[in-house]
Amino acid sequence: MKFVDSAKISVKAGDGGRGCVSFRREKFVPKGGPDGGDGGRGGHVYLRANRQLSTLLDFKYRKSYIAGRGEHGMGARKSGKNGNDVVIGVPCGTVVRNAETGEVLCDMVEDGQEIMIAKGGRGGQGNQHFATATRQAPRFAQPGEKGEEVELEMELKLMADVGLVGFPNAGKSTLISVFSAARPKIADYPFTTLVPNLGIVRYDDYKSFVMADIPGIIEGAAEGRGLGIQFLRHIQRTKTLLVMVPSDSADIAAEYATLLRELEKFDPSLLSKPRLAVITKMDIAPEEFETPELEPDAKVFTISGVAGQGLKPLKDELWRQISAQNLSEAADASN
Ligand SMILES: Nc1nc2c(ncn2[C@@H]2O[C@H](COP(=O)(O)OP(=O)(O)OP(=O)(O)O)[C@@H](O)[C@H]2O)c(=O)[nH]1
Ligand SMILES: [Mg+2]
Repeated sequence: MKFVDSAKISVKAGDGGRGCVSFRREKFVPKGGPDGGDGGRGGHVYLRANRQLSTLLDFKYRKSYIAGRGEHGMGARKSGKNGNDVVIGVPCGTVVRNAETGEVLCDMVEDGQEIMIAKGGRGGQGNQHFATATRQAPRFAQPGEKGEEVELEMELKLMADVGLVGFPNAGKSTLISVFSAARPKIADYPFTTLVPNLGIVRYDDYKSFVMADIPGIIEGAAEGRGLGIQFLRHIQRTKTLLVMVPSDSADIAAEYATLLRELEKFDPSLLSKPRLAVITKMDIAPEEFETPELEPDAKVFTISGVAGQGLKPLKDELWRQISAQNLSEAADASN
């Protein structure tokens, strides 16, 4: 079971540019004074919390971040340009440590929170700064400073974006195993899953979300039948719910209604969350199977985790809902 996501990356700020050694050269001015410009500052590396991100998965693919070097100074008192900064987005809730010392460097909590994690080197001064009464032609300039470099260890307590709800054997664990790298136990007896599992679902480059697989609930769960419903608290803070009924259910609509009723008994606000109705195990559905209407005016998704059917449209819709909520939360936060 994996509730904590972690990643290790190295960051390096840009080195400062060198100061320039140069002397004015103009017609009729035979011995011009020093006019070497300053080197530019190296780019800084920043971390910025972003509520649109929910995992550290991207850092499994990219582990090294380097900001731009400052440009060297030039003649005619021209300074070099500063190096480009790098801004690394991290999910809200990421704790960042120095990997060598273990020291906590920052706790990225608020959306938009930004911290400079590696400082770019200062540019060196050009020789124009070093002329004195006794030394009118300095033939030296300052080198640029090195940019800071640090190995970071990041840790994020995962919060599920999507919660899977269904009777035992509905195929919840199977779905999370095809959507993510999570490998929960799957078996043809009820209550195979005894503790919640989280899986990270990659949607696209730089897009991923977290899915929670919880033990099955049954009618009367609110009164303590089966494993009870204490696990539903794990999905109280999710953005959306998948309510799953297998195609071989004796009465799909009744089973669906029972699930909603148990959710409501546990916490009525669960019913005001967006949800998707999903019929699973479509590979064993009879040919004449007709998809029942489970939600007024809403599409019912028909899938098979085993046969890999219908998964793409479901994933697309999940992402659509999650990102719509990320946006509306961001709007709320800025009001
Ligand atoms: N034919 C078929 N079988 C499936 C499909 N998905 C799951 N199953 C089977 O249904 C059984 C239950 O699957 P699980 O994924 O363990 O179901 P669950 O909802 O996690 O069950 P609990 O953990 O007990 O609540 C297993 O035997 C699976 O192989 C499917 O798409 N097609
Ligand atoms: Mg399971």
